[in-house]
Amino acid sequence: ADGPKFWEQGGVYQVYPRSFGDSDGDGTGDLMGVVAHSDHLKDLGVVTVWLSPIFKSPMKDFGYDISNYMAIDPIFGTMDDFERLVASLHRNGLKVVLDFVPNHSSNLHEWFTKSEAREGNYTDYYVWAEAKDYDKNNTPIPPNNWMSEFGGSAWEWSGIRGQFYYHQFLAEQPDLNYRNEHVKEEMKNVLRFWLDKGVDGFRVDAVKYLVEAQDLNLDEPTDSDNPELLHHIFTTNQPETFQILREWRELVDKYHEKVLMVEVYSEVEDVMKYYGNQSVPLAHFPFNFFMLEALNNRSTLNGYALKDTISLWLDYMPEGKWPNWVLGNHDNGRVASRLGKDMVDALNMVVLLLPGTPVTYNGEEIGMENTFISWEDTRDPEGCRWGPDHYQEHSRDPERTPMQWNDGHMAGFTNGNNTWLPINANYQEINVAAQKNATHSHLKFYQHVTEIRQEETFKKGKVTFPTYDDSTFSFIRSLEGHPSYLAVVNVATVNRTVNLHLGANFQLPDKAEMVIHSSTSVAKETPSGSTVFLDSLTLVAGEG
Ligand code: TEU
Repeated sequence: ADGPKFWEQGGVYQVYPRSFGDSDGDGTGDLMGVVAHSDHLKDLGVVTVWLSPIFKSPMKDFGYDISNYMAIDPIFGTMDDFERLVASLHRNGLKVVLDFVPNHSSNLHEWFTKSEAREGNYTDYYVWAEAKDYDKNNTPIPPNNWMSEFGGSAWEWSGIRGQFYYHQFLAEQPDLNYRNEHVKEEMKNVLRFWLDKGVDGFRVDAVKYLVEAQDLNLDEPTDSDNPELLHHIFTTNQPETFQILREWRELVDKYHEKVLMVEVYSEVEDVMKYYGNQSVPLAHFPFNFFMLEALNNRSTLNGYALKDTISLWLDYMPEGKWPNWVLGNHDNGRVASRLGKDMVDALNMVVLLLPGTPVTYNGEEIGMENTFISWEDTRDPEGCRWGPDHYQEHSRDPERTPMQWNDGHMAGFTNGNNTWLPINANYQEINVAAQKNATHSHLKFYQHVTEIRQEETFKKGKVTFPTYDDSTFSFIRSLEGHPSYLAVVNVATVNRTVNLHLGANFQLPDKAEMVIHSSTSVAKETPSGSTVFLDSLTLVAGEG
């Protein structure tokens, strides 16, 4: 029972089901499409497959607006398909994690309709408030200045009820009221429902927004430098949120080895609270988005930035907890587009070989790039609300386009002739089949590093950082009685020669074994002397 838990044994792979595989030709991915590609998931060497939401939804926010938490949306398939999917992934030795979206439901959920009509227990299922006042046109004024994450007031007037309701995201995503015991019980039933179906855990969406201050008349303070910017002291990371998370952790712990990973974009001190502590564990881990934020574009990528962002997590993480590293997801641009194609393998190597769980967004293993989406094709509500001149700065569509499986019809994503978002024009060069057949490719590299990760040193060893500067980042993994590994990444845009005698705590032996010598070559070589020509990265095994 005390061996490593499954999430400690290998990576998490995020599947965005709308864009992974389409089995029925309607242009939108579905559950049987995931089943059809389970070989790919297995071959990658990841342990856990996290599926973005697959539940009944009007799809205003592409599944993050749920109208029935215990049903599969027909666009994705049936409950039978879901059971087939779980069986198929389990048969392949993979774990299945579902996206749990507790902060808000769809406005078309029957709970909301009943709440709006003040039906019995449902009356307080959502966060309702009186108008603060009425202006001279008799338009109701919201109770406070709280803003929606997607822009504008977080309060929407309901003419039916004659009150405002609170929505942290779209008006079609009303926030549930976690001060209501019935709501808490409903959501626990949702967790039990899926756990009883054999899922292995949950990724909890937008958890920092779960509870709001009790007093809805409080305005959030504005930033002294920017009056448009609010400090979210009443809408995020409230003490009651941690109490609820604690109850969820207790619930999942009644089952055998289930994981809770939570999504929190916040200051590091606040993010760390979601781990809980030794006596009161909360999430197994909050996602580590700091690497993603620090390495937002090539100009912010250097050895110091990498070292700092990695140390930030390791230094702040509470005693006895488990780290994780996120390079991308369905809300953030592709690594190749943000940081350059030459950084895809280097960064995959870094996250795969650091201590902790690497989290890979589908397509990153083949270095997929952001897709240009015209205004006409824009679907993401966050893009749509900015209009034709500014949607590109906000839309999340570019990283959500269909997975590129091969160079055939519709990139092998669908047999149909249309897709919900366009396929990237580069699919003939960048696709899974081509990279499987090539001697060297992002995919081959990802698989190779995943294999190397099986070494005890990477599972249990410590990490140190012998040197880092503008153009180089390096780290050493070492474990008593096992070979040490030195990883060196060239973060400069030019190829150069570096000295491998980087630090006192790594002895480069005469017969050091070159495990990886670049992203395009995985052949074993011996470093000649103590320098190595570095096109992007290298990994050397030496003595501890
Ligand atoms: O995102 C929560 C979140 O904090 C977002 O504001 C995120 O910062 C934003 O998408 C960046 O553009 C989660 C989901 O990952 C996202 O896809 C959903 O839209 C959102 O919750 C609402 O459910």
